[in-house]
Amino acid sequence: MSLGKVFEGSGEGAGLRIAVVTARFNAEITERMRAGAREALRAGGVSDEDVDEAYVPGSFELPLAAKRLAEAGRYDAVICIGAVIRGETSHDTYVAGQAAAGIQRAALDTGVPIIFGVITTHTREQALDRAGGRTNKGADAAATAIAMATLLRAMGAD
Ligand code: INI
Repeated sequence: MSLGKVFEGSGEGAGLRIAVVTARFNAEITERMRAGAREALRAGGVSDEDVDEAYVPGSFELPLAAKRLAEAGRYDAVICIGAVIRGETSHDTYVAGQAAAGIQRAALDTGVPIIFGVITTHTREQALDRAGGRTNKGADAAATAIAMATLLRAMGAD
């Protein structure tokens, strides 16, 4: 009996080219997440010169900018960073939902991993907790980018 293949990603980011798109809305939070992502990419072996960055006004704008970067064909993964915090209306629900759906669609349309590094919280405190307090979801998104980019490489999909 022959064994089938097992495709896996790794944490070895050397040689990967990554783009990071950060939403300026709730910048106090997203800047910490962006810094966490940069640090995690460096720790994963991705060199600073292989990382490009872009900024968008809010999380709603993340999918289009990420798609444009993915279409450029220069990046092994694109990381989207945003923070959606509940307000007095349901506006946040639309922003977060469209960011999630748009990011997934952009990834499926382009074949490039586009990572959903967008936190959705009820309060600023919860957001700070996830932006370098208890954990850093930007760093988690960077690890996911490396894992997906190396997985697709292993599959021979690029
Ligand atoms: N954008 C965010 O990134 N986070 C939010 O919490 C947020 N809220 O709640 O309003 C937000 N809104 C702006 C939105 O992303 C767009 O920039 C805006 O609607 C213009 O398209």
